[in-house]
Amino acid sequence: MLADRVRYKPLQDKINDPATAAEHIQDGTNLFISGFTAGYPKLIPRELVRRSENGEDFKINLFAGASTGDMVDGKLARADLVAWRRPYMSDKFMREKINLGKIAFKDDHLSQLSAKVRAGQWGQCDVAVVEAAAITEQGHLIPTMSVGNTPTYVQKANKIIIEISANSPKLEGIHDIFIPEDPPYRMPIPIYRTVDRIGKPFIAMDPDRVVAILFSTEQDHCPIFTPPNAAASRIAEYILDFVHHEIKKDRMPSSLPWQAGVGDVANAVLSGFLKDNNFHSIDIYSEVLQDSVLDLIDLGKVRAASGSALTLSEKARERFLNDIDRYRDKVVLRPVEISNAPEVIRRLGVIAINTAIEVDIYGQVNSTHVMGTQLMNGIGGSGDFLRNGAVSMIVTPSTAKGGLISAIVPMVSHVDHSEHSVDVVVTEYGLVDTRPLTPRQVAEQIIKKCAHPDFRDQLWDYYQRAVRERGGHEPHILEKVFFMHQRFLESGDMRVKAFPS
Ligand code: 0RQ
Repeated sequence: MLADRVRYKPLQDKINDPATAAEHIQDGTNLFISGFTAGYPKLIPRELVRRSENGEDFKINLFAGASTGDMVDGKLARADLVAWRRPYMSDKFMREKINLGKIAFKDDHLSQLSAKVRAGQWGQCDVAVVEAAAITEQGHLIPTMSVGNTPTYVQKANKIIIEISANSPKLEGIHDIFIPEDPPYRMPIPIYRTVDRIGKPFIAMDPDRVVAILFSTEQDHCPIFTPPNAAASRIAEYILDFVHHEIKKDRMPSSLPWQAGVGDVANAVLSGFLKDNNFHSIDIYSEVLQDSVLDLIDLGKVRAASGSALTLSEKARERFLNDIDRYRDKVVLRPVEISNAPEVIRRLGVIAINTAIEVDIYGQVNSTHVMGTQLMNGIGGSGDFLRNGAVSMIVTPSTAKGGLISAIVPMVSHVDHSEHSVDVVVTEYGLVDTRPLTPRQVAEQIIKKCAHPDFRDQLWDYYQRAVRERGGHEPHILEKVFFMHQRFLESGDMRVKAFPS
C-alpha cells in the first residue's frame, strides 16, 4: 500500500501521525484545503478539534474549494476554530456562526478564486492540506473525487500536508489539471468540446514543501439527494419540453452541453433525461456531477461529463470505483477555474440551470440571502454559469416553508444575478422565456405563469398599482416593494388577500 501510493521514494520518510503533522497549524494560520463537496481532508480537522478540546486556544483562517463535509466545516465551526471562511459553504453550524458574525465570510464567484489566490489577494498560503489518491514517481499529486482550487493551493503553499485516501484507488486518469497563465499573459483555454483534455492527469507539486503525509481510511459524506419531489419533477418536465421545442423550431442546436446547479431541482432535471427519449448524446459541462450522471452514463445517454467534483452517494461511489475504467472515458474532473471558466462556458454554449431562493417579477435573482440578510450557502458557480450560458435558466419551487413564503416577489431582497443574466424562469407552475419580452411583459408573465396561485392576486395588485401610480420602464412603488417580506417578518406568513393600500 505504502509503496504503491507514495511512489516518490524520498517522500516515504514524511509519513507521520496527525498530531505531529498538525503542529504546522497554529493560531492565525491561513489553511488552504482541498475539497469541493467531496475530496476534503478528514484527519487534520479532527486533530485540530482534539487540540481545542484539550484546552488549546487558537483559530485558523479556512479556505476551501467550496463546501466540505461535517468533518471539516461542521466540526471546526462547532469547536469555534474558524476566524475566516471562504468561499461557498453549506454547513448549518458554519452558516449559523457566519450569520451571528462570529465567523468572517466573503462570497466569491468560484471561477475567480484560484487567480485571486495566485495574485496574493487572499493573503499568504501558509499550509495546504490536501486529500490525494497517490503521489506519483515524480512527486506529483493524484487528487481524489474533486479538484476545486487544489492545484493553485498546492502551487502557492509554503507547507503541504497530504492525506492519502485508502478509499480512492485507481483514480488516475480522471483528472485534467490545467492552470492558465495569469493576465496579462493569459492565452485561450483550449477546450472546444466537453470531453477535451488540455492538461496533465496530476497536480504538479514541489515535493520539498511536503511536511507530512498521513494515511486515511475515512470516507467523504456527501449530501444524498432524495428522489425528485412533485415540484422538482414538474420543473424538470417544463425545462426538457422547452429545450426540445427550441431544438425542433431550429432556435437551438441539439448538442449544447448542460449544466445543472446544486440541489434537488437540478438533480431532477438530470434524472428527467432518464425517462425522456428526446435526448440521446448528452454533454454535461458543469461544476458538480451527481449520482444521476452515472445513471445516464450507464444508460448510454452521456457522451461526456465534465466537472470539478463527483458528489456521489456511497452506493454510487462504489459503483464508480468498481467500474472506473469504463467511466474514465466519459468523466473529466477539472480545476474549478476551468469547469466554471466564462470563456469556455460561452464557447461551448452551455444550457445553464441554477436554483434561486427568490426571483422578482422582472427577473432579478437572490440565490444566497434569506430575507435579504441571512446567508444560506453562497453564490458558488451560479454566477459563472448564468452570466455566460447560451440559455440561462433560473428555477425555484414557487413557495418555501410550506407555502408561507412566495419565491416570486416584487423585488428581491438581495441581488446575486441581474435580469440580464436570466433568460428563462421556471417554477412548478410554469416557464417564462424572458428573451423576447419587455420588462413589463416579463412581470405579467412571471406573475401569471410562475407565481403560486396563493400569491398571484397580491403580486398582480402590486404590479397594476405600480404601473398606474409610478409607470416607467420597470414600474415599482419603492416604499412598498418589500411589503411581502415585511409581512413575513411580522407575521410569519407572506400571504395577504390583496396588496395593502
Ligand atoms: O431551508 O431546509 O431550512 O427549510 O432554503 O432550499 O428548497 O431545499 O433547495 O437545496 O435546491 O437550495 C438556492 C439555497 C436552494 C441552493 C439554494 C430555504 C428552504 C431550505 C434550501 P430549510 P431547498 P436547494 C453552482 C450552483 C446558490 C449556489 C448555486 C444554492 C433551503 O441552490 O445555494 O446555485 N444556490 N450553485 O426552506 C426563505 C425563500 C426560500 C427559503 C428556499 N424564498 N425564503 N427560505 N429557502 N427558498 C453550479 C453547479 O454547477 C453546481
